[in-house]
Amino acid sequence: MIKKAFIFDLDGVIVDTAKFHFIAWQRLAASLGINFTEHENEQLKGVSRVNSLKKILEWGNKEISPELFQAKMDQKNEEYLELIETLDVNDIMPGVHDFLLELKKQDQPIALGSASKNARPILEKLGIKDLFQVIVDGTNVTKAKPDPEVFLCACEQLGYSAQESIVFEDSVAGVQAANTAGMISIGLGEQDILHEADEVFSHFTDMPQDYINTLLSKKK
Ligand code: B16
Ligand code: MG
Repeated sequence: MIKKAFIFDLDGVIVDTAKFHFIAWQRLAASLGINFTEHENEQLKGVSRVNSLKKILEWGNKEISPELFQAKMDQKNEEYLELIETLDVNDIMPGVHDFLLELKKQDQPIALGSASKNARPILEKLGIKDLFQVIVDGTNVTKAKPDPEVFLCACEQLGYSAQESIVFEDSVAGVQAANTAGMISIGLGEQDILHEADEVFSHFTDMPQDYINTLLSKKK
């Protein structure tokens, strides 16, 4: 039986935490007098916490001390953690749970490749942490997406090559990271935004019947 490494991004793919990151960044930007809309937020998807704050400051043409920078990052994370406090199994994106269970049934290797430092507690809240053989997140990697480090680390830990790996991503930076690694990239979101992906779906529920089989024989 053919096997491939199935690597999932977390925020925006498995769970809709992207909207909570947006609220928390927007509040933070407002506290610094910086305008922050959905347009800017799109560019922060998949981007690490520290790089996100750097970008916001750049957009607002603001410089702050290293102490305030750290305080603002902590403040953003505290607000974000409050917003996701009540996450549970019902917050898993449509079709994702069934897709993961089908992969498990077919004994396909599954990994998480996320920029988030909150990935493990979030998977626990959702009750799906045990479905992942490997978890690579913001606590394990030094180079942020679009660098492919997070996905290369994940496939290596699963014991597969990049060419045998498939990445599911909602962010432009993440799709670029998968493509740079030579992995098949499946975008979850809007075609216009994720046009660099090998294929794009709005949701997992829009994938054709038996799509896992299609993926198993798909070549980059
Ligand atoms: P945290 P992903 C990314 O997760 C988010 O898309 C991005 O918006 C966030 O800033 C980043 O994680 C860091 O998250 O502040 O929780 O460490 O999409 O790569 O799963
Ligand atoms: Mg994401």
